[in-house]
Formats: sequence, structure tokens, C-alpha cells
Amino acid sequence: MSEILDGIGGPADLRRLDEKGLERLAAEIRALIVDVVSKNGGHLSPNLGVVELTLALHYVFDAPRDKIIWDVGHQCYTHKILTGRREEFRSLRRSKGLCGYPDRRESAYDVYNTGHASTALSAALGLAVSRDRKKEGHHVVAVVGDGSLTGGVAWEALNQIGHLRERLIIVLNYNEMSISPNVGALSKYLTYLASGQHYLRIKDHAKLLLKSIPGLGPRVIKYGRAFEDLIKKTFFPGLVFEELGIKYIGPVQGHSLPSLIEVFNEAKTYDGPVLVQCVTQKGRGYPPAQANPEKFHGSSPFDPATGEPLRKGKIPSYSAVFGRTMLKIAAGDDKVVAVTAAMPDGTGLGAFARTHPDRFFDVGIAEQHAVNFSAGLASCGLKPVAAIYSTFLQRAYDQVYHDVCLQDLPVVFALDRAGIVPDDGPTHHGVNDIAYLRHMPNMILMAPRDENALQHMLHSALGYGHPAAVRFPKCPGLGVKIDREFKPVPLGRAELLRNGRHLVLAYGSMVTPGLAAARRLAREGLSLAVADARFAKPLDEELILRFARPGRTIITLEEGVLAGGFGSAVRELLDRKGRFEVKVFSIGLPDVPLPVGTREEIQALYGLDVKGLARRIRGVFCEAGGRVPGRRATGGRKHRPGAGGGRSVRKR
Ligand SMILES: Cc1ncc(C[n+]2csc(CCOP(=O)(O)OP(=O)(O)O)c2C)c(N)n1
Repeated sequence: MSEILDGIGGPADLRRLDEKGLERLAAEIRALIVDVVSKNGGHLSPNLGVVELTLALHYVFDAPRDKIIWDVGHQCYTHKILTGRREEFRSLRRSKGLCGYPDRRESAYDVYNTGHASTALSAALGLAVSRDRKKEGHHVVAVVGDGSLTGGVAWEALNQIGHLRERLIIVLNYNEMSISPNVGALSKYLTYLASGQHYLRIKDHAKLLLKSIPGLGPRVIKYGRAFEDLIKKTFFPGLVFEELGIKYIGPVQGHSLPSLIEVFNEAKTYDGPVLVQCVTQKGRGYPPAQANPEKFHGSSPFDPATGEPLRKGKIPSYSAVFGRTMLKIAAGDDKVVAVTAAMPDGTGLGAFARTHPDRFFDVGIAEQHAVNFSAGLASCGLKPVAAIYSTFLQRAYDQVYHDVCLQDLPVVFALDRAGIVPDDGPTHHGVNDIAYLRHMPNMILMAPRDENALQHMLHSALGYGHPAAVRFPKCPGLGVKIDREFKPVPLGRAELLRNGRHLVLAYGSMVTPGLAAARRLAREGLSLAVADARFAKPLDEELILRFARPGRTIITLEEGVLAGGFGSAVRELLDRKGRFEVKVFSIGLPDVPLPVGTREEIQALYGLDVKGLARRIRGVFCEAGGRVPGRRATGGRKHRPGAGGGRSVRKR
């Protein structure tokens, strides 16, 4: 089945193949990608769309001497397969396996790590400048999608690329799609460029004409290029890239290997920045993905014969409940509008978009603008809900601060994928939001313990009249009953779920495992109260101070980084109130890049599952010199990843 692919040890082997061989190789790579993604899940349609493009790049350029940077990096599967990782490819997105994005630790061919969109052009310019300073001669190539080109940072890069005029090749992978169909004026413009078939024809005729003139020499070829430029400028006035000082080549058929090889070879000859627009089709070669590229952008395991998902859980995800709640809220309040940065379906807002097209705004991959825009809407009395994944809101830190919080504007942030995110690795874990939002003036932070709490929190957040963020994880809900009517969540009030001497104060997704661990420890004689904190800001001071007495211990639980997180908030409160007698132990995540794995694997690795929590809470009491009744104290604890450090136990 994969007779050609089996013989490819690295990119150099491609150059031994003729056109037919390359085409057969493309088919074998597609078959491998479909097979592996159908088992492991992953980014199917973006990868099927760039098989030829990647083959041609590795055919023409001499990686790793020449540097290829992948924007977002979700489309790097063929690159990984061709660069010595064919066999490991079966471990894609698995714990200790290949990362689904470029990873410098994995291979010398992965020259720059990506995961968030629109970063490749800036990075490529950095590499090009550094190459020239070191007087090296290699090529730098950045592959960027038309969706990622909507990100503002890409334009900041283009601005400087046009200014510096470094030798740099930008491959624009134009497929009219972000995850969903592309939106915006820029995407319309790219479509206009891509449809320039008549330009190609004019160019070809011009070439033929030139070739038919006898005595062709370098001067005429040079004249030919100038002639092409003239044609472009006459027929395509205002070609944006050219106006910016970046040579434009294209559009080129992105599945035609000879055309791609020809234009990449041509791009190599320019002594300045050049952009090659390749027209590709997402999902190419696998009919279910071609028919529904959005569904297969990022896919869970499926039956390769039909494209149907293998596991279809009955319990709706938090994202789905969020989407339904938005519809429910919007039905009763016409001021509520929804904003997304290129994630209409991922955030669960698809039905909202269809039901209320005039109240739904997909701004493209532009989180900073999404927040700024929401602030503008809120300043005039609308009630925007900005649904942005926790990891991507990092980009809009200043907009949250400067535009929303300083003005105390009531923008509600729905932070999906907060906490450990399965399978995507370090760039996608949403573990920093508590820390990066907690110090923002006027900000309210909350997290539901289940999907029913999510709907009540979202509804209440819209009524507080201040900036508010509701964080929830990427997983199914707990399967609890969803109330028909909204219940108000009193601002800054926790909920005591279980009584006891010491307090386990859990935030959001940690409430349920915290309760289970407390029950387990109760059987060993430990008396633990458990409270659902509901808010990381403002905290329920009254409840916390009730437990802040000599001889008591407060254990905080959060699915986020400990540095600056929820546990830190509790310590700061106790400091402020001078409650130095109480011991506090915080359980959460360390500030290290978290690995690839399932939620369960990573929770277990960092002791956030029920077993780990029970072990670590038990350890707090043993370590403090006490004995857990009914058990022998074990003495010192071994260091475990993310144990929060024994130092977190403080005795003042
Ligand atoms: C800052 C940021 N926001 C959102 C995303 C989620 N995301 C991943 S891929 C993608 C679409 C990218 O579109 P494009 O660049 O055109 O690549 P294609 O998938 O079409 O090949 C989006 C929105 C992201 N990775 N980074």
C-alpha cells in the first residue's frame, strides 16, 4: 500500500521521484493521514489540503538547512511524515507520542513552535534577519493560511517585511476557510486574487510571445519579468502585497505538483520578500472531509469508511450547553450579542449564529479586536458575550485591561477550553486565565462545577453590570439535570457542600473530584468540609474566614497554574485579614509547558484526579506532623510533578 512512502527516509529521497512517483506518494500520505487521524483524532481537512504543497516545498527547498515555518502548525502532518517521523506518526497526539504541532524538541526540521495563529510571518522575518547578519545563505519559508492572515499580528509582520525587504518566501495557503468559512473584507480580496485565471492566461500568452522572439537572453527574461509586473499592475491595480513591497506570485493550483515546483523554484530566485498564493482544497482526497471540511478541521476518532464519529457521547459538552444557554438568554433579552474569533462552532455558537445572524459577530482570527469590539458594543448598552478559548484570550490581555476593565464595561467572557485541554499539547492548555484575569480591576471570575451551574452563571454574569469571565473545560458535562428557569448566583458567594473541620475549597471543575476525595478520606477519619468556591473573584470571604482558625487547614483546588491563581487569592485574603494561624495548601498546576495527553492522563500526572487529590490531601496532614486517624503517618513525601511543592504548606 505504501511502497513509495516506505522508501522515504527524508526530503532528499523525494528528488529521486518523477512526477508520477510524487503523485503516488501524495496518495499514500493521504491514506496514512486518514488512517491515523481516524484512530487518534486530529486536524484532518487542513492536512489533506496541503499534501502536494508540502511535497513541493520539501522537493524544492533543502530543509533543515532551509527553514520552513508553519503558521498555527496544525497542517504539519505531511512535513512530519517526510522528515523522518513516518513510523512515529502512529503515535500522533498520544501521550509521549508525536505532537500535533511543530515541536523543536522533536526534530531539527521543526524550526519554530506554533499552535496559535498568525505568528509565522514575524518569526520568519526574525530568522531571515538573523541569517543575513550571520551571512548565511539559506531560504526562509513561512506557510500561512488565509484564515491566519486575518490576524492582526500577521499584518504587523507584513508591514515590517515590506519595509526591510529581506529575502523571505511566504506561501499563502488559500482555501477560503478558516475553521469555518473565512469572513471579512480581506478574505473577499484574496478570493478576488485567487480567481485571477484570466491573469494566468494573459501571463502565459505573454511568456509564449517572449519565447518566440529569437535571441532570448537574460536581458529579455528580465524584460519578461518587468512585462509580467506591468500586466499585473495594469489588470490588478492596487495589488496589496505588491504595494507593500512584497512580490506577488500566483494564484497557483495548489494540488498540481509541477506548478508548485515551478513557482517555488521561481520564488527562490528573488532577492526580497515574495508571496506565493496557492489555491488548495481543504479535505482534498477524502470525500467526507471534502464535503464537510469544517467538521473535519479538528476531528475526534471516526470510521474511515463512512466518516462517522466512533464515539458519540450522550452527555452534552460544556460548549454545547453554553451555546444552548446563549439561545435561551437571547430569547429574553435583545441586547445580548455574541462575539467569536473564528470559532463559531467550536464555541457552540453555531445555532445562535443561525437564529440571530444580526446579533452574531465572527471577527476572524482576531482576539484582540474581538475584545476591543466587545468593549465598544458594551459602552453603548449592548451586552456582548465574547466566547474565546482560554488559551487564545491570552492574546488580548491588554484589551481586557485597557478597554474592558479600566472602563468597567460589562463584557462577559465565556472562556471555553479552560484547564487541561486534551491531545493538542502545550499551546492549547487553558491554564493561565485565572492568573491573567484575577488582577484586572472590576473583573468578576467564576467557574461552574457542572453544566447546570454554567447556565446559571452565564445568565447572572450578564446581570452583574461589570466585566465577568466564566471558565469551563473541554469535556462533556456531568450529565446533571438542566433547570428550566435561571437561578441567580449571588455575587461572591460560595456553596458549602459538605461540613467538616478542615476546608477543601474547590474551584469549577475541581469541585466534583474534590468532593469524591473528601469522601474517601472521611472513611480514613479525616474531617473535611467541601465548598464550591464558584468565584475566584470576589472570594466568599465570610466562608473562608470561618475556617481560618488555629489548628485548621484550608486546601484549595484549581485546574490552572498555581502562580497567581485561585489558591494565591485565598492566601492574599488571609494575609490581608491577618489570619496567619491557618495552614493553606494549594493544589493546581505548575508553570511548566504541559504535555500532550488526554485530560485524565494529565490530571493523574499532576495529582488532580480523585486518587491524586486523596493522596496529596492525606499527605498534608501526615506532613504537618499529625497522624491521619486510622492510618500510620508515612513521613516525608516524594516530589511529584506539580505537587505544588511541600512548601505550599505554610505555617506562620
Ligand atoms: C490565536 C488563535 N486563535 C484561534 C485559533 C484556532 N484555529 C486553529 S486553526 C484555525 C483556522 C486557521 O485557518 P487557516 O490559517 O486558513 O488554515 P486552514 O485550517 O484553513 O488550513 C483557527 C481559527 C488559533 N490556533 N490561534
